[in-house]
Amino acid sequence: MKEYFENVPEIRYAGADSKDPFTFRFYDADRVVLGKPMREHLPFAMAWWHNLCANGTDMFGRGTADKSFGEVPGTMAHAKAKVDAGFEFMRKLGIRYFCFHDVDLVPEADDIKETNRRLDEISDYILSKMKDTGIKCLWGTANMFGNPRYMNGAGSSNSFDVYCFAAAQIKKALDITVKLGGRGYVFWGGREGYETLLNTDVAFEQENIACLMKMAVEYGRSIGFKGDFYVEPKPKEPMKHQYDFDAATAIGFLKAHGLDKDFKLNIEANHATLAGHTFEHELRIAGMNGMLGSVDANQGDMFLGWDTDEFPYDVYTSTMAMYEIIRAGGLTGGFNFDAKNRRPSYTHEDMFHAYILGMDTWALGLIKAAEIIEDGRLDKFVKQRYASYGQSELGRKVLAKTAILKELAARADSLGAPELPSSGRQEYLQSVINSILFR
Ligand code: XUL
Ligand code: CO
Repeated sequence: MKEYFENVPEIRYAGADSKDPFTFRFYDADRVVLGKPMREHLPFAMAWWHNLCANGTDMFGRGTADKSFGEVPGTMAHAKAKVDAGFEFMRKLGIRYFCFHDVDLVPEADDIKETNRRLDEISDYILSKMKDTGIKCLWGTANMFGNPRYMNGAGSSNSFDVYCFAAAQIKKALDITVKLGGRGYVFWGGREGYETLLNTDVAFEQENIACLMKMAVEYGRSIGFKGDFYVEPKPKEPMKHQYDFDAATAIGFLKAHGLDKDFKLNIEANHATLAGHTFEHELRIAGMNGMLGSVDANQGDMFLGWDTDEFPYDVYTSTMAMYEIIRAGGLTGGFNFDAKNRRPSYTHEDMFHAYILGMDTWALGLIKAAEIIEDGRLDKFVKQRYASYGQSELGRKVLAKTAILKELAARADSLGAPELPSSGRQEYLQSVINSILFR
């Protein structure tokens, strides 16, 4: 079997002092944290599209990275070489899952019947590799934003025929996801949104998106899909207004259409910041609604207003994100590196440096989040902050949802004026976090 990354050895844990670039400094798969090994806390996944397909092409220039893997792009031989290279990549890093869009796997043909035949062929091949290696599928999805037919959206398209093509792609991507035993199926509403109200019936479009999702659930369950469907919120890019703006908006949409039992959310760090939220905020909103499913593990740039999909390196964020995830009871999905190398980091070795960075960043986040939980000061402070509700009979009635407005008003009257609420102590708490992060 041809080796694609012959300059890169299997990546092993060597400790924080290791100067060997091809080692993990923090990700130690067997290390037990909060009662279970890191590998179980952190089901990492390789994103097929960025890692095996994207070559650094941007609006201003051609690709810089060679992702041909010795074959001619656009052929099935190339599609198979990507499978081989991808499995070697995951094996060397100890990554146990992958995520894919239909058209990441095979070149799209002019006729959908031929594309589907190619998908059958490649998924047979992927399945044989999965059996050999034990690597699994985290989630699958259909790319309903790249082909020009989706210029006005997929479920939100003004064209009924385009809507049917979206349905066909979802059906096939679900077939492949089930065939590969995927844990989840993602809807990222790439072009589900609009540019101008002058030509758009928002209510009509949103009803059609929900209808497509309902049909997807019915079909998925009928072919034995037991996993979660996920919506991946994003506020903008490519559309000016995207319907799944953020976690709260997506949850509202799913609940309004009775989809919240089958769907959870796939929260992406860079999408959160584009929506003007922290990653932790989005995780909290999903978690407190029982809808935290999976994570697209990347990072944006504080100075840029677009989706830069960088590999995560900010340990403060990974710590606070991990804190949210653990407290929400973990993920039903995993940590998909929806991230790409910077354009000038174009060698095959850079692909490994990127994943080592990302995996170590999350491992550190896990270690530090566990320390914050074990330390307990944060948790205790937050509980104490709301303690006044439990300190009177009337407060307890509010908690039991049996109070009436008049009773509360009478208490206010009897007090004349309330004492000021207790201090938020934000700066003290921030210094506690720093003391745990940097000890
Ligand atoms: C785009 C994005 C997608 C989804 C899957 O911003 O995040 O790659 O994760 O379609
Ligand atoms: Co994503």
